[in-house]
Amino acid sequence: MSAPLRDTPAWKALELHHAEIGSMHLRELFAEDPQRGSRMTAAGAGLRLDYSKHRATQETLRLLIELARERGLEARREAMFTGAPINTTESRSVLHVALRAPAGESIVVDGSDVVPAVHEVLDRMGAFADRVRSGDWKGHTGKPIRNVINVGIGGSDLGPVMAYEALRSYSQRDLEFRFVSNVDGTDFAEATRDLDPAETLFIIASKTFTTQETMTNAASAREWVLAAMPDEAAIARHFVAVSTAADEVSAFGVDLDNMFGFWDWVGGRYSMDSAIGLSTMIAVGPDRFRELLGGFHAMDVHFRTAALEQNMPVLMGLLAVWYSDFFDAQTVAVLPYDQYLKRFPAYLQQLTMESNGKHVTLDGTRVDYETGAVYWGEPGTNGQHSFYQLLHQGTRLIPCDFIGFLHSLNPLGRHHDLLMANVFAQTEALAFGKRLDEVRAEGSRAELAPHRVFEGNRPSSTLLAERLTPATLGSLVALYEHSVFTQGVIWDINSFDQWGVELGKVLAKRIAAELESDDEPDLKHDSSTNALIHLYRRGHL
Ligand code: G6Q
Repeated sequence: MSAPLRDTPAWKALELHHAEIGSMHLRELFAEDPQRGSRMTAAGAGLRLDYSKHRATQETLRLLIELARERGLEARREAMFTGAPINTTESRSVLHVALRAPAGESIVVDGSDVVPAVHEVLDRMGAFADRVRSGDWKGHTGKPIRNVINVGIGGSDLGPVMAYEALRSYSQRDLEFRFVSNVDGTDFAEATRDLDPAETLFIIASKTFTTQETMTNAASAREWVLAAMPDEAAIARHFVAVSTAADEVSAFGVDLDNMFGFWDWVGGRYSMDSAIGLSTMIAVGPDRFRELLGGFHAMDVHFRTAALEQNMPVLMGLLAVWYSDFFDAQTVAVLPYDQYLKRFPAYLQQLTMESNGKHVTLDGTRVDYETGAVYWGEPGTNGQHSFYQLLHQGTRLIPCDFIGFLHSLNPLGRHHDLLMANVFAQTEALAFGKRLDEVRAEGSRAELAPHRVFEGNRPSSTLLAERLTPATLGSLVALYEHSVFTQGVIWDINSFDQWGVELGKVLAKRIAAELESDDEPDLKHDSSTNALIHLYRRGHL
């Protein structure tokens, strides 16, 4: 990277530009340019982005795109797509795009084409998923599988659970799907309490197969199965594994024929379309899963080939930088108006915050600008009756992503019209608000009038698709993946490592031994941590 970010000509130009237009109101921007609502849109891969309700002009976009060019976005994008080891702190390629590359494409890493191996695993997953779905795969006592439990955490949980919920309408309804992630025994206990082990299949999903939470839950699952069917042979019928670590999988007792692999160039939070998606595939079937991959791929192609000016992930990523660094916005609200997407904000939290929550540049220098924002959200319309108050009248600037569909998967009376009316109403209210004179003209009591003012000028994107399908879900996830990538390139950070989760893991290991030791441990923590550990060992307050 040539110059530090804040020294680049484009950054300096953006600072000047922000001083000029930063306080302009969306009312003015729309008044000046009546075509804005149709012009500031982009489309591709089954999605349409309206970014006209952002505090940006054509000039803002020109400068942001100039910044992207100065930061080498196009070359970095190509480096990712062609398998260069852009995850420099772990010396790895970053090739989730290979997971959805069509058969016949070629992506070469360390001298070998990875695409055939991707399709080989997909085919094996497909054959297995079909056997479970048809009842051909039998448990140890000969009963067909009725329950599938994915055991995994972080990237090995959030994608599968989000995708299952999102695509529930396409799922085989006589199969029950559950997800156990937390090391809190309650998660396992509640997920299994009403199930028959003889009809239950566990998918142990762990890239490393050493993650404490997952291995603890997997061991409990093993005990639960063996308690009901005390025969080691039952393990092979009730457990399959998704991992990159064959040795560890074997040591656990899973037959390697029932292991589905992936590769170190797939990051955990970028893995829902790898074998980590096995639960999704069992739920919706191999054909639908391939449609999901098709949607991801369509967005990959859009990101790789569309002009930056029309490129949805680039535009969303650049606008995220614009708000983080020029408006000091701290958070982004993600507001899907679709109940099936209820876990989408949680999924995005990991994708965005684990990727771009970084404080040093690629060469280890402390950044002197803000990096990744806090992402959060809830499905609409529910959020409107809780936290939207702060979005509308609070003192913080919170850019919002509204996500909606033209058609419902469950058409029911007026429901969908009302749902979508709320999407459009919210973006309009946030952008344009209601002035004091308008409040007064409505005859509001004088002392109430200030309380009824909406300042407006609160930015939002509106993302629309025709309907929630496996393909549109894939496009939507890939859109955010590449938006995250775009932001990371601008900030010159590594969006693909996660060293920040290490310290807590190491400390927890030490403290677990201290909690469990028979002798009074000689604690060497700070006085607060020491006291908390003593208290826990004592067992009462
Ligand atoms: C994701 C992270 C992290 C990871 C989990 C589970 O990018 O690396 O969330 O997915 O820690 O790891 P395993 O799959 O190895 O169990």
